[in-house]
Amino acid sequence: VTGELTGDGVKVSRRTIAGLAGYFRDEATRAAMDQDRLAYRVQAYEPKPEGEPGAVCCATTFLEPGLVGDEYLLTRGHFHAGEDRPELEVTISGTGLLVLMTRDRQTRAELMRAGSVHHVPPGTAHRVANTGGEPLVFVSYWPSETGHDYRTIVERGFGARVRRVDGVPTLVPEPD
Ligand code: PAN
Ligand code: ZN
Repeated sequence: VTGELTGDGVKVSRRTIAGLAGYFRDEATRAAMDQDRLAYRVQAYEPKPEGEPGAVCCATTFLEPGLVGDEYLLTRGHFHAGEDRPELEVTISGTGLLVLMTRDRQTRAELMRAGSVHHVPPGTAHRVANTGGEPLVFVSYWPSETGHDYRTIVERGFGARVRRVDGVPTLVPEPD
């Protein structure tokens, strides 16, 4: 009901504003913020080590609300290293946008709200932005043989960013 995962094998990680260096359009504003401020935490249950087949992994992400300049707080985002590995996102609470980008940088977004279920097709980078005023909580499911490719996003980013334009969350195209 809350998304909280507990029990043996659940691993918790935290990502602060410091850990999002380079991810926002306005890096100077990010660098001037409290570096210890929590951006999101993840509770993950991975029955098999990453890259090994034979299980479905799941993780709950608790993404805080807030802005960095005009850009909503976000997860780093990644491609799956295995090009044929999909993912499911199930929203527990809060509101946001799931940003999806194909390898040829076509970028679109789906509205996340309590109960919404989203299929991330194979070969699609995915990132979440919290556009609401409360934590955005969602559960992700992916096959254990999936590896994670963060580097492509670090180097080239997404084809669009979720920004506040005239008070409204808007997917704004971003030059490569
Ligand atoms: C999710 C993400 C989680 C955090 O469990 O890993 O939301 O986002 P980043 O890993 O991009 O920082 C998932 O997509 N797993 O595959
Ligand atoms: Zn993923």
